[in-house]
Amino acid sequence: MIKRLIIIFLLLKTVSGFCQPAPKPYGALPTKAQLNWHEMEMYCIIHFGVDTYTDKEWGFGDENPTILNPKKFNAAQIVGAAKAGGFKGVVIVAKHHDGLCLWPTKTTEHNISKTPWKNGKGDMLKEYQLACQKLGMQMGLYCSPWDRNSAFYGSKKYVDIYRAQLKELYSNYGKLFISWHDGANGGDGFYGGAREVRKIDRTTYYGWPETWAITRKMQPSVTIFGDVGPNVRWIGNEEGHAGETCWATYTPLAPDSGKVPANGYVKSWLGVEGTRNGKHWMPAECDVSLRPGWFYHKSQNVQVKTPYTLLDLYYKSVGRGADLDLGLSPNKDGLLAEEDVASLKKFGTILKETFAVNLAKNAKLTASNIRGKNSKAFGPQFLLDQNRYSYWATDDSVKMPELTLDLGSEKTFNIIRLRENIKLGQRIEAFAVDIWKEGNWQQIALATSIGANRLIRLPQNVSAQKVRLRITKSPVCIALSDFGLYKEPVHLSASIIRRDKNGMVSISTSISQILNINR
Ligand code: FUL
Repeated sequence: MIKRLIIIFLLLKTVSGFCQPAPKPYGALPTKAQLNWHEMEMYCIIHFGVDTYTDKEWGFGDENPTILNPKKFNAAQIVGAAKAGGFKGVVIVAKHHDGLCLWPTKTTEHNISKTPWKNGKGDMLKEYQLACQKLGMQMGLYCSPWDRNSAFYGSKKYVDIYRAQLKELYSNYGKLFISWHDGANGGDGFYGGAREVRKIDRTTYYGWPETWAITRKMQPSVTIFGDVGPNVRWIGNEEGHAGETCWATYTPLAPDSGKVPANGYVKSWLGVEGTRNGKHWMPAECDVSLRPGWFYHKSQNVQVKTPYTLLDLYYKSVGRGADLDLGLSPNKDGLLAEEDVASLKKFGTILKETFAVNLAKNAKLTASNIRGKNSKAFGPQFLLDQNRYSYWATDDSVKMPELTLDLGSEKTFNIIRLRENIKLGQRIEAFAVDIWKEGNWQQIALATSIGANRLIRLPQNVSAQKVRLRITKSPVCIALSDFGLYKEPVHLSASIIRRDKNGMVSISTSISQILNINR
């Protein structure tokens, strides 16, 4: 009898553990398309067009399309270089402010069919689409709303043309992960020969809500990027970094109170941190170019960002819950220059090596609280699996739990990674990490927002057997999905691209390697 009662009791305990409801979601939540975007973490934006040939950044709109002839254009070379860098997709600039469409559009004569490339029979976007398919990369498109070529810019007719262009883009190039729109709106331009300044009302002219409705209808799994999202926001700078605190939630505000914010008409400096408890789930994209300009300029061949700089930007963007959007600039031949390819490759290798082994993988975990009286369904073991959405949760009343990790032996690391299960919102507001050293806990890190991803790059290597995580501020119980400790393969002190006398490019990752010093 007693035996039976014990069995029933144990059964009930297990069942009640598993039946413990999950924590209630907190605040604004991501959509499926946004989850995909978060998981990508990094993609590239590719600028190529008449500016590549005129050495400009913003074409006036009067360029003769015959200047564009990328004889060796190879989409797979460009997309492949991005892939080697660890990027998961590419956004192709289908039309920049100069108005030349890189696909054979029916909406304007000013398009790729008027160039000598492939005798006017080519479609660059199609080639990118095929390269992406072949290489398992996602594709997005940017069609500049500002068009300095169109005679109709500023009138209702242009908005119809712009929407027709988007419809072509949404119909002919497969499933897109992002539809990218910027806030450069009006100014001087060719405008079909008028050569004048045209101003538009940024809030009303484009009718963004109606345009987004087209996007959603034709590309249901896309995210829409802009200063005001609505799915992904601009970080507010083109330097590639998010704020030290960066919330995935955001309430865009117009510069003048009482007005409606729009792309190009927003307090963009608020994007860097976002809004704690903001109205929308609208995480940040950090855009920055691999070279100083977005387009290729030969004079900038020596200014390609080094793998070390890219790594720094990675920690300041992806490491703060944002995505990194790196600008790539194919040259006049239609290829990425060797310098760019080499830097991307090295960057990708360093990332792969850094995150290959989680040094906390076999740790013994002791949590101060586990939801539902130590329910297996919410245990800290989920922190160490590969699933971004399995998680350690605490009881509703426990908002400041602690977790101790015994690594089994002393391990050396310099990167700490945390992730929340963002399907339940962004919950945690602050945390600290300690190591056990000489009989005491010593704090080694202190940070705020986590969200989809938080990386802490310690100023130096740290060695310890016992590590402790303390959640120090959260309005609700936690739902943490990941805790990792990593070590960068080489402590990079510099990274230099060199060219030998035969013109071969090589990259040295540290001064000691350049000097051939054994470490
Ligand atoms: C901006 C544009 O004005 C730049 O030329 C570039 O395309 C950048 C990515 O977006 O809004």
